[in-house]
Amino acid sequence: MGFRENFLWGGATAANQYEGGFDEGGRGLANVDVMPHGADRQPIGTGQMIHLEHDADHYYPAKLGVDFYHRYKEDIALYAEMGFKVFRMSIAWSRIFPNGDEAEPNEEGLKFYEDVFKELKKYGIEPMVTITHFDMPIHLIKEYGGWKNRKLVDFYEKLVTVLFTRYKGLVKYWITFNEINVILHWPFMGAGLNFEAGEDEKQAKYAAIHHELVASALATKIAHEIDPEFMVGSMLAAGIFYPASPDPKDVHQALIDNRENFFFVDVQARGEYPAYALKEFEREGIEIPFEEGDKELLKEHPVDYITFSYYQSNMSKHPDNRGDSEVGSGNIVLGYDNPYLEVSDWGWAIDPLGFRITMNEIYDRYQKPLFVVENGLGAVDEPDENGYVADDYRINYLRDHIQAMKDAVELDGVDMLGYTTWGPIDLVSASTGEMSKRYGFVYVDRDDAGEGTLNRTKKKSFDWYKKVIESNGEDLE
Ligand code: BGP
Repeated sequence: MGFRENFLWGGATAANQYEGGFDEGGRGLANVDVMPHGADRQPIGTGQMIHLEHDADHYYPAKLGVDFYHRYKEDIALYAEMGFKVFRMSIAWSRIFPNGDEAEPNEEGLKFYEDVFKELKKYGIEPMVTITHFDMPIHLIKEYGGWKNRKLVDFYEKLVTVLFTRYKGLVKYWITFNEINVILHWPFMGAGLNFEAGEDEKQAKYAAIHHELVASALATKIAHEIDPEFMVGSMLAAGIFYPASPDPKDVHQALIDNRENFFFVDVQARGEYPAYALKEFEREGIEIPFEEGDKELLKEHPVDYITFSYYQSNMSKHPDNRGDSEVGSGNIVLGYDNPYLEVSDWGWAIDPLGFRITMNEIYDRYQKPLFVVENGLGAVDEPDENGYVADDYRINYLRDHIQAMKDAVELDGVDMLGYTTWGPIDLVSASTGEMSKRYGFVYVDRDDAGEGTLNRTKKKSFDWYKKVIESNGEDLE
């Protein structure tokens, strides 16, 4: 009973929020590097404000992240101490191809990740690699307009071929695009899109989405040719939408809102565009830039497993029922506030049962193994005079969510491969660029303005998670 014997417990990070070293080792500039902390982050991330260079008026937290680039040995030793079985990280594309369109990769970049993977293997930790986690070389935006250009598929193909060939034997678990549905909400961060005045944004987004979906299927094909053991996964920013009431209009709205997200996995896992989406595109005059062979590629190369992030559930209201209620806060995909739920310091609804419901919905729909690759509580931590953080609130959140996952496995029969919490060592927030929004078991001395020693200190949750892993999820106290 309980979790499978080789259940993969661990933590998850992303190069743009963790790694730093933005101008070291031959790395090129990336879209995520120019996303500042502060009020301009959102208009830049959503593509409304064009900002493609660093300037003196902003602070850019991704430049240094929390310096995994220089501290990976120290960090991996901490993961090993907690007993991690898996560590999720991402490759910075511009470390491998600084501009994205070079003929040859940057050896120094390849070597860096090879060293990291070897360090993980030393402790028996399985690396899980997100090929793109919101990042791309800025040159691909300036020169080609980001993912709305079909050429991006070729550059991505080149990237994955290099990665799969080089890291065969070191990495088995791959994810093609982090939170692929984020492109609908933060298209510059998700796909390097900026919009001209009067441009049909939905058309541009779905062209970019099609290219990413084709690139994802192509990566799956290439991966299996290079090593049939490779596991290639999709990744969704999940969190089920509940109807705000039993009014059928709200129920129908929830169906629409859920489909907006499931659409991506429908294509990646079932291998074809779902009928409801094709009808919508037809109605709205959206043209999907299908090329010869795309349909077959999507159909023949579905993903091997389905990964997702879960932070909170959402709530849908039909426009007739919205009154003056405003959209609430959440992980990029937003809904209305649910009166039954408490919220985090950042207003994200806390809903462990929603986690179980989400897992069931996804598993029922696709019948493929699932992997939870992000979950956690972003909270303000206040270290005591010794620098120690007693983060019981974080332990409580994680305990309830792990229990919900256990219920999904034990009581509902969901096939679950593993679980990685978000940001096991504090890192920069994707949505706000803050350091003060912390998820970690390890405190990092760095503030929102970039000041601090970067020293690492274990929090109370460190020993708690260690025990959870040791007992394979049996001891959650
Ligand atoms: C997801 C991202 C992560 C991470 C997380 C927490 O959207 O995949 O990169 O940042 O959410 O969000 P935030 O950092 O905004 O709190």
